[in-house]
Amino acid sequence: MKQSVEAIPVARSQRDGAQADPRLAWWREARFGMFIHWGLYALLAGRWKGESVPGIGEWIMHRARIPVAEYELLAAEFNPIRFDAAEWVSLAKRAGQKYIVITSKHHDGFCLFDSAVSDYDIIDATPFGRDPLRELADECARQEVRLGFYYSQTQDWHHPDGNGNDWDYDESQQDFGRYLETYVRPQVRELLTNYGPIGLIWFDTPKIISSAQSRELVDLVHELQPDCLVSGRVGNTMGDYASAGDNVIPDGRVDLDWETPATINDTWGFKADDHNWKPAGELIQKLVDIVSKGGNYLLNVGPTAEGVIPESSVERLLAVGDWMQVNGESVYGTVAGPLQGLDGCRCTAKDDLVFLHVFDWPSGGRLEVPWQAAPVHTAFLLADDKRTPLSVENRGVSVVISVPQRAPDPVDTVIVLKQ
Ligand code: H79
Repeated sequence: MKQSVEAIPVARSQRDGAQADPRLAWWREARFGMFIHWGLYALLAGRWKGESVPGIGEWIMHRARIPVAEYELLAAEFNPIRFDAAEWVSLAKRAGQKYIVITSKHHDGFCLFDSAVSDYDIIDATPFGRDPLRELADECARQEVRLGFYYSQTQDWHHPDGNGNDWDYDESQQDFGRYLETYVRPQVRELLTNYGPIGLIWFDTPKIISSAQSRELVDLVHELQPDCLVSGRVGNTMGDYASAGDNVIPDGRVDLDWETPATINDTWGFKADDHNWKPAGELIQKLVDIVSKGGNYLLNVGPTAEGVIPESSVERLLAVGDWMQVNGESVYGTVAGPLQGLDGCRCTAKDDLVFLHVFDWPSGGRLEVPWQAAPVHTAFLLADDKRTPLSVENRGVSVVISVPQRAPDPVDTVIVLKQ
């Protein structure tokens, strides 16, 4: 039976038939990706005219109602000379992230790629003179990481016909269909023509887009690159996979292909004064929680205007990577495990293996979990290269495993069960 939850509204859900689609195989195997929010908002870093602006950093233009004519001037200042695609891609790899999704155009309308239908892009409007998406595409190909592009298809606060800017434009005079036809479609075409094979297009905030318009975008993507996936946020239940809300983790298992996009602190785009970094242990447990419910974790970094990923993000990603180095087998290519809804414990599965992720280590050297399936034959710690068997007692309704007195890994110790 298909299970879904409120956390995944229909507009962000998965089209019928996609769950049987082998085009998603790499994405299901990956389970963990890096989101990158990078644009002109990084220059403001959460401040406008000397005041700190509340809310998420990439929304500053909207929140402070910055006129297009003023916001545009930022482009002349955007010169991220410390940007190094090789470093970003290698960070993702070291973190254990198998795909990268970067903002090609966020709601502010600025294009981080060279576009023939706009002058408001990194090549035409900034002194930088390099195309970061080109460099990332080359580097991802070299380091074997899949690359996807975030593209804001509905909101565009810069374009006169884009959605969402009511401080510069009279929305009753806007022609959204014309914007899609003359701007969005040509840009999607550029993104899927000029950068080699692209893993996915991450559309966002469908808002006013109609079913026919969502359908036409999906068809365009698949016409240009048949294997390119489309996020559920293209709208109208037409995506290849579903999207939970931003930073939302469903309460239980969801039997769809789905993903949670999430922040390490409280913003996507860089904010100088957001220091509310989640500890690495929390990120690891969130990753496992999501994977145990059948989802992917797309974890964000917000580089500075110089092109540097904040050190607080780097440290945490490397710590997650250290854990993945030891325990990746219990994450990559796994599905939601048979044990659901336990406190302090999560469960993933692959082939004939069940992985118990123990967050709260039991006292007394004895771990008991409900178990009514075929008896557990073998148990061992995934971190133990020697696979020393742990003694197991099958009790019919539960299984009791003899474990070390102290948690081998205080964040998540993985126990492998074989039936
Ligand atoms: O790209 C990131 C966000 O910018 C984008 N999705 C993620 C991946 C996003 N777009 N819209 N939203 C998230 C939800 C918008 C929430 C809002 Fe607000 C509440 C808009 C206005 C009120 C938060 C608070 C943003 C500005 C003020």
